[in-house]
Amino acid sequence: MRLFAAVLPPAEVVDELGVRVDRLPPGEGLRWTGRPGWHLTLAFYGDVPEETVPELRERLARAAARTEAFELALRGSGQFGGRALWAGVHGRTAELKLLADRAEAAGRKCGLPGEHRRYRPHLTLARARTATDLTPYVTALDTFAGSPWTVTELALVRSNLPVSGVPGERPRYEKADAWALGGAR
Ligand code: 3AM
Repeated sequence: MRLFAAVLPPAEVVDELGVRVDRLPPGEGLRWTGRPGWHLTLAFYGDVPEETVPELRERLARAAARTEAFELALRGSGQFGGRALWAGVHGRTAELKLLADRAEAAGRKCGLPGEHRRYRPHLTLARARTATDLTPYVTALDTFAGSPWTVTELALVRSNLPVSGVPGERPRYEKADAWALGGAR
């Protein structure tokens, strides 16, 4: 199954951002991510063989236990090469990166292939099929500053890719498991 580790912002934080995103023009060629699936990716595992999942869960549980709870807030916006529009992350991002490193290491130790990309905390809002000028969106979200919240868990999310073949259909994300961070008990 296709899995990734993530931090899931609480509903009220998603709602605050949602209000701002609702005011943006839909834009041609932009595919907006589904609000219930808004997440901060920590590590992407790809297709994980069934027999590897128990070990991955164990390692993620340990990664969570070793990491203290920490505070974050969504703030501002940015883009990746005109292809992805995202909301920015503010607060204890060093702790978020540490959690991402641990989540990635958990996958690697299970033998899952993982490219070690520089970790850029973000919450993807929309993707563009071709390079698009996303500057107006980034500017419009510049003043967005969401309420801070305490990250208390590490989630394992299942990504169900669309099978219908309908262009533009989005993957469905489903929380498969979650572990309390060490300091959150
Ligand atoms: O929603 P964001 O951008 O945080 O981009 C994908 C998404 O991240 C990323 O995993 C998250 C859930 O799908 N992703 C998808 N395929 C990937 C890959 N091959 C990938 N990340 C790295 N390598």
